[in-house]
Amino acid sequence: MSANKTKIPKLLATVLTTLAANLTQETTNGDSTYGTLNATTFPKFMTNNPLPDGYPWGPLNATNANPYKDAPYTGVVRKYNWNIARKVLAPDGVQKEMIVVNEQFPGPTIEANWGDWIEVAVTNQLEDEGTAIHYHGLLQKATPWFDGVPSVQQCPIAPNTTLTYRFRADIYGTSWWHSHYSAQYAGGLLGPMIIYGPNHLNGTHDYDIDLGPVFLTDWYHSEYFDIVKNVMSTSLTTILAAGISQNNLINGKMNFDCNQTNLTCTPNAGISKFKFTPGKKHRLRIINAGAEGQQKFSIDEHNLTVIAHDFVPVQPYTVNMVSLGIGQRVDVVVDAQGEKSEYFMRSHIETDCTNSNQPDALAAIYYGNSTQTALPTSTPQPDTITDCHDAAYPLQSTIPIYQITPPEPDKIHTIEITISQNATGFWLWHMNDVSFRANFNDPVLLLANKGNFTYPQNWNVYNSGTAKNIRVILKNTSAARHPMHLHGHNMHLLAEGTGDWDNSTIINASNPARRDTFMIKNNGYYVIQQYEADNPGVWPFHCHIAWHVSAGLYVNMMERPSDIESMHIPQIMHQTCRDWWAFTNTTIIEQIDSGL
Ligand SMILES: *[C@@H]1O[C@H](CO)[C@@H](O)[C@H](O)[C@H]1NC(C)=O
Ligand SMILES: *[C@@H]1O[C@H](CO)[C@@H](O)[C@H](O)[C@H]1NC(C)=O
Ligand SMILES: *[C@@H]1O[C@H](CO)[C@@H](O)[C@H](O)[C@H]1NC(C)=O
Ligand SMILES: *[C@@H]1O[C@H](CO)[C@@H](O)[C@H](O)[C@H]1NC(C)=O
Ligand SMILES: *[C@@H]1O[C@H](CO)[C@@H](O)[C@H](O)[C@H]1NC(C)=O
Ligand SMILES: *[C@@H]1O[C@H](CO)[C@@H](O)[C@H](O)[C@H]1NC(C)=O
Ligand SMILES: *[C@@H]1O[C@H](CO)[C@@H](O)[C@H](O)[C@H]1NC(C)=O
Ligand SMILES: *[C@@H]1O[C@H](CO)[C@@H](O)[C@H](O)[C@H]1NC(C)=O
Ligand SMILES: *[C@@H]1O[C@H](CO)[C@@H](O)[C@H](O)[C@H]1NC(C)=O
Ligand SMILES: *[C@@H]1O[C@H](CO)[C@@H](O)[C@H](O)[C@H]1NC(C)=O
Ligand SMILES: *[C@@H]1O[C@H](CO)[C@@H](O)[C@H](O)[C@H]1NC(C)=O
Ligand SMILES: *[C@@H]1O[C@H](CO)[C@@H](O)[C@H](O)[C@H]1NC(C)=O
Ligand SMILES: [Cu+2]
Repeated sequence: MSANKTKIPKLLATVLTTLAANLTQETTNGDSTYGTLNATTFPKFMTNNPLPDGYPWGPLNATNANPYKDAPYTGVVRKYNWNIARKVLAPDGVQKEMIVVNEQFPGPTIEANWGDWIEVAVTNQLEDEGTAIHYHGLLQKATPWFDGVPSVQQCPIAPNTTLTYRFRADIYGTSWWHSHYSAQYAGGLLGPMIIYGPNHLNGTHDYDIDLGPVFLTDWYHSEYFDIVKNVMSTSLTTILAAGISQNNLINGKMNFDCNQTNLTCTPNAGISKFKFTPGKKHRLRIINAGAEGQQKFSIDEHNLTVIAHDFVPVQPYTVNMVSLGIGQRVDVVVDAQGEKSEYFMRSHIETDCTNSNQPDALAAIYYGNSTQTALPTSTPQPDTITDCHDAAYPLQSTIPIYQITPPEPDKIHTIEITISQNATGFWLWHMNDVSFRANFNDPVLLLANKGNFTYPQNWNVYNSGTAKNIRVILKNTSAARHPMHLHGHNMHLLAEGTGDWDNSTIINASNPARRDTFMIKNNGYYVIQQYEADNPGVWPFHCHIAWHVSAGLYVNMMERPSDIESMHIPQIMHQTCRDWWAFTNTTIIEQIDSGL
């Protein structure tokens, strides 16, 4: 519930008086180096594999290769070993019991070249809950069981067991991975993912230095489980209060005004620091990995040249600020032509459509000669984004580098988003009047593989049968905006606007904008998209606001069911279910939300 709300008063003013960190990196972020000047920069591609024609992808480039179909076979496997466990950290100075991978927040970065295989061995060391990891935006073509959504493609990974995900880096650019089990990722279970691929930039816009991920996360001091408990409520006041973040972090760091909490808190914990090399062009990979907040990102006295939306390279355009809904990414190139030694990087949670008591995240950028302790005196960018739209706005001005003209659809789903109370008074989100609820024990993909296509209504399965091109007409009659994310595909964004779609207008019909997450407007706005059914599987389509998907704003899009029946699903997926069933036979899982 966020738009049309009573405006939340801004309660906290974090006064930045020093850049000297009062806590060690170990205390705030565990074993992560993100946010420190020790953080590495990133290459244009990983060089430790054969390099035909000088590139891991040979002669393929951004205009002669279809990014969805032409991933090369590099023969390289990138292996990761992850342990998921609780750990007390204080990212903003306030101590919190978090759930993290390998004692790091943000979690480890997945890096691969386009076409490599990625293997992530995930061991669940939580005592009393399952987990599952989703790799946001990857297509998972021919590996739909490794998309990481419990109840849909897998059973949750039971405590003390390991699941090794094995999938291809089948598309390239910037993204992130996160837990898809309840709202676990809001507790810290997330991290960046970079897939190196062909570069579409020519001399004018090309970059010299890749500074890598800039992770934006709204921040809550309560544990995710307690927030979700309050978000699932009969009282709108309780729901609204629970969904308000306490802070906003850049690469997992920010300060907090300790006068505003009774929790264990240290002032001036330390903000993130970045280094610019004067005269060089820097690529930043901005990721909104939050639970609820719309982010408006800018750098004082510097413009941002946008080069990609999500996994989609676009014709470069220059702005002073970019806006990202949850799940969205924007890659930018920043020319370091500043004359000062220190600047602020800022991200602001847009409180017109989302909630925060302390919406302003700060990080410091040092130029070559900075003393690295002086406070920046730079001037903030004027706020040019008056509305909660995202970077692909207006759709007219977004031009994907690789051109695709979507054909006429042979299947149309019309889906309406609403909110209402169920029979016992709980406020739930509905899609076509059904609020989603997961059954962790019986994943849809495994049932479909056995020929069972009959499911309870609240699993919200939309079966597109043999259709080749699927269009979804999405209507949002609720008062909130929603960042809608489709798994397994990039969508063509065909049209959006107020009121009813005229059933004919398609924006940039010969090459419409594409991405994997888009913002649908509140109150009667529309978004229409369409994708090619080239990826048999069961693909989640949902709001990426953690509290909304918890309250049921979720459907499953089943694609090419007869091909699912003939898939050979690896035994490990069945073993994962057997381990989960054994665990839940002896431990009662309190499923307080939709499950996702
Ligand atoms: C950077 O790494 C060095 C060596 O590990 C360490 O001594 C130093 O404290 C680190 N600096 C920061 C800012 O984390
Ligand atoms: C997991 O393993 C640890 C150590 O062997 C044990 O103490 C714990 O009871 C196990 N937990 C579960 C849920 O099996
Ligand atoms: C991609 O390669 C083709 C030749 O196959 C060339 O004509 C084109 O200019 C290249 N595009 C880019 C963006 O490098
Ligand atoms: C460089 O790219 C820009 C934006 O795509 C384009 O307008 C310009 O013509 C290109 N220049 C060259 C030399 O290719
Ligand atoms: C916090 O409270 C202390 C003691 O009342 C006061 O000195 C300090 O200025 C306050 N800090 C902020 C940021 O308001
Ligand atoms: C801290 O606790 C006191 C006493 O319970 C309470 O009055 C106060 O409102 C609390 N402050 C905050 C910021 O929660
Ligand atoms: C560091 O934290 C302590 C409390 O843990 C506080 O008393 C002190 O003022 C802080 N120092 C700075 C420079 O903020
Ligand atoms: C940013 O772009 C605007 C509009 O093109 C331009 O007027 C301004 O000078 C640019 N600022 C910087 C620091 O490059
Ligand atoms: C750094 O300092 C040197 C020597 O004082 C000066 O020549 C140079 O312009 C400075 N560079 C920047 C980016 O301030
Ligand atoms: C209403 O939703 C709540 C929260 O999911 C659930 O606990 C309750 O059982 C639901 N009531 C009915 C009648 O389905
Ligand atoms: C298909 O699976 C659902 C969910 O487990 C179950 O209710 C239904 O009975 C199954 N149908 C058949 C024909 O096995
Ligand atoms: C669009 O088509 C639908 C289904 O045929 C129809 O109900 C609706 O009225 C049409 N909308 C407009 C604006 O023409
Ligand atoms: Cu939503």
